[in-house]
Amino acid sequence: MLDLFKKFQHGLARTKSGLVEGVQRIINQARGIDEEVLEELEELLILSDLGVATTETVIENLRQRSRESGRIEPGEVLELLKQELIAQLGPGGQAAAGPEEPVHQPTVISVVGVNGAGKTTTIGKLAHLHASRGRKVLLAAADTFRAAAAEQLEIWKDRAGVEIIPSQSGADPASVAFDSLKAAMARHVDYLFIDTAGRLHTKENLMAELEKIHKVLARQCPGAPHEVLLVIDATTGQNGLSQARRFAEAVKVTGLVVTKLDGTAKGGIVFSIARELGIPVRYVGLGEKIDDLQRFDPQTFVEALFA
Ligand SMILES: Nc1nc2c(ncn2[C@@H]2O[C@H](COP(=O)(O)OP(=O)(O)OP(=O)(O)O)[C@@H](O)[C@H]2O)c(=O)[nH]1
Ligand SMILES: [Mg+2]
Repeated sequence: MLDLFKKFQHGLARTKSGLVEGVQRIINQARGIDEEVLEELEELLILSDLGVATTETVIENLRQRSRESGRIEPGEVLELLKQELIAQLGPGGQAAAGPEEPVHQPTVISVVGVNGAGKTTTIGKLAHLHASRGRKVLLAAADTFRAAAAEQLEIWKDRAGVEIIPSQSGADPASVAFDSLKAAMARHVDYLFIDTAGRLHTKENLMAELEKIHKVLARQCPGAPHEVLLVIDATTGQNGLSQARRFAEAVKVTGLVVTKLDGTAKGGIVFSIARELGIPVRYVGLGEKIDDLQRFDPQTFVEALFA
């Protein structure tokens, strides 16, 4: 837990400075919560990329609390703000029963998202996470759109010490998924990760292909894919969020992975994502290395943000 906290803290270093210093400055000047303080906080939260909707809810709840209790001391503001922020991360941020233990054999996890979001890297990290806990992991190279994609997954397979069902560039991704699931069942694999393409000629093609992959999986093994992880690059901000929304509309996403939180000064985007998609954030990516992936926990995240 301490380790997780430190990792968050480190990964969030860029986000933290603006938000924490801003809140401190506002609190230090304040004599309690009044309209002026609320307005300053509102501006700060929006600048930190929390999104208008999340910010408005947080501010309105603080206003409500201040009305109810008559007076809120400056020293209490930070604690109340943290509580409100944690609340904004649930249910979207709840660490729900993720595939921490294989619920089915195999537990099939399809990983989707726009190109460059960090799908393949996240699969490598997750494969490592599960393999190091003694689970049997198989990777499916179902991104056959880009010639280098399968090679990239091969590299992660070696790093994580797991197995792969390779593919030829240009092959039908759904048939790669089919073959992989067949192999996973025969080999009694715990986790099968399906790496998918992030780019096709059109968005419609991409969504149709994902649907086809998922249909083929479900036909072969009822309930599969058991988890569809949507990977979102935190550095793409509100734009990345609207792209993510299109995915969530087209395929049944069950969990989110927010990557590159180490590379943005606006970690507040996690609040926008969790709230607007209403899907649990399962993991966050805090770097390019194999263990730079953390299971997401709203409380730890918010505490680290203000620590
Ligand atoms: N700093 C940082 N970089 C990351 C993180 N996750 C992924 N990356 C980098 O982002 C780039 C793209 O990652 P990929 O895993 O190839 O992304 P992808 O979604 O599979 O991309 P396509 O297959 O092209 O759709 C790589 O350079 C990764 O090293 C992260 O959490 N932090
Ligand atoms: Mg990839």
